[in-house]
Amino acid sequence: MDRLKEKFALIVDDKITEVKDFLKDHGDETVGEIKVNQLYGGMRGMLALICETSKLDPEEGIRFRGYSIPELQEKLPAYPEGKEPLPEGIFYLMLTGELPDDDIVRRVSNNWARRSIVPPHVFKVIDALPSYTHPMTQFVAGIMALRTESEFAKAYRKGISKKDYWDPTFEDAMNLIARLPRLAAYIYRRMYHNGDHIEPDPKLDWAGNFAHMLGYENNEFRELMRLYMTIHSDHEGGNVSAHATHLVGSALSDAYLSFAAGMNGLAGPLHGLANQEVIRWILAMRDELGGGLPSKEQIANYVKKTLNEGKVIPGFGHAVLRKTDPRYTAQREFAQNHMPHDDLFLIVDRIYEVVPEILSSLGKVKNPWPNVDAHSGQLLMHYGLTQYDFYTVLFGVSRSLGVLTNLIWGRALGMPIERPGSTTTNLLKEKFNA
Ligand code: NMX
Ligand code: MLT
Repeated sequence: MDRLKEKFALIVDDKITEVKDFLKDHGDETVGEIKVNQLYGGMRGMLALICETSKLDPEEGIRFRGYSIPELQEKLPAYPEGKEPLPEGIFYLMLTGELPDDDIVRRVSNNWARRSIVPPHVFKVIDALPSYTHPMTQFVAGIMALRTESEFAKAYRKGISKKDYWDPTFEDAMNLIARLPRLAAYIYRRMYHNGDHIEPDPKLDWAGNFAHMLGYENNEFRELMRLYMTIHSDHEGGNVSAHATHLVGSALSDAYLSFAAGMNGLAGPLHGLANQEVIRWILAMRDELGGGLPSKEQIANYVKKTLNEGKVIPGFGHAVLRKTDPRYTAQREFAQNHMPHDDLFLIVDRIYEVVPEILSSLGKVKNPWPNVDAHSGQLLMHYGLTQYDFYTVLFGVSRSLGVLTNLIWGRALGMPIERPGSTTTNLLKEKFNA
């Protein structure tokens, strides 16, 4: 058994006992009430899920196993001569609840490198799609094609005891995480570099190798990828990609089926696709205004025009957060450190000064502050990754770390099939004599 799986096996039994004891003592206690508004309002604020890997505080932002992003930037191992946290580290933290040292992170890296070979039929499936197919569609098709490799599906067919479900799920999750960068890079090079593919470099870390396969040898861009892959990895359990993965996984669908479901959710413009929409919106504004750095007044007019057309301002607002997203702040700091005079950074910064006040003035937007997607595209554009349709694939590769860790934990804890109840407006009206 590999050492990471051994480590997980040691933790699992204690956690199962902890949860069982807790449920025995407190299972019948109440954690909240449900308002009618919440049934019609996307279940906002309704506590309904368990997610051990991270927790989102509306005022403070995300904490991964209790650690904020600045704390992780300090505590997680970095690449030699690098500064940003390695995604291998946050994966280990989310999986085990413990901070890894350099040696552990190197072992996770090597483990993924060993598992990273993508079978040739997956590339054939991608190649069969028209090259103008949106990268997220190609990504999901590739994930589904990879499903031929599912250890869980094989084990289930042979017959496996419930208590062992987590083991082949662990294998599937690790294999999938290891292979996603190659799949994503293949789609990118196929679409934007005439199919001139770049072989992986097994000596590199997971994110550094991903940057290399995309075609970026620049160390600063590799550092950006390490930061990007770390901060996009998880956002507690209720966001669309995490919840969709969990929901589909609860039917004992394997990691490939479940993760593909999550990625279909991430591809929506109110969720992960917002990162491409942000850049599209900024470039359209710049074009319309004739280029250069727009004034605050020009930006305000453009924002109002967008709102008057009945559209949202991409990259702003959040279903849970009520402050500037710390993932936005981390990316802003990266820009300040590496590209303080970048044209697009100056525009993004100015948008930050203008948009919240206008959104607040509408009186209905609960969070006028920028979210993670308001900044990521600018950083990618700076290094020449200008093909913004591809941005959500990067988000998806990163999100695999959190949602697949949760799938492993869900199997280990024997989480049942998800099946909430529903009602009708008529029945509700009868209940309240309305
Ligand atoms: N621009 C314009 N209107 C907005 C915005 C925005 N950025 N954010 C919220 N609103 C509107 C929203 O459409 C709703 O209008 P109406 O009542 O007419 O339907 C009203 O304000 C109340 O919405 P909230 O309760 O504040 O937001 P909700 O929790 O429903 O939705 C988002 C959250 C993130 C979907 C929403 O803020 C949004 O559409 N933002 C822009 C898209 C975006 O950036 N998404 C990325 C989220 C992060 N991610 O990566 O997933
Ligand atoms: C996410 O990272 O999943 C987004 O911020 C959306 C969310 O948390 O609802």
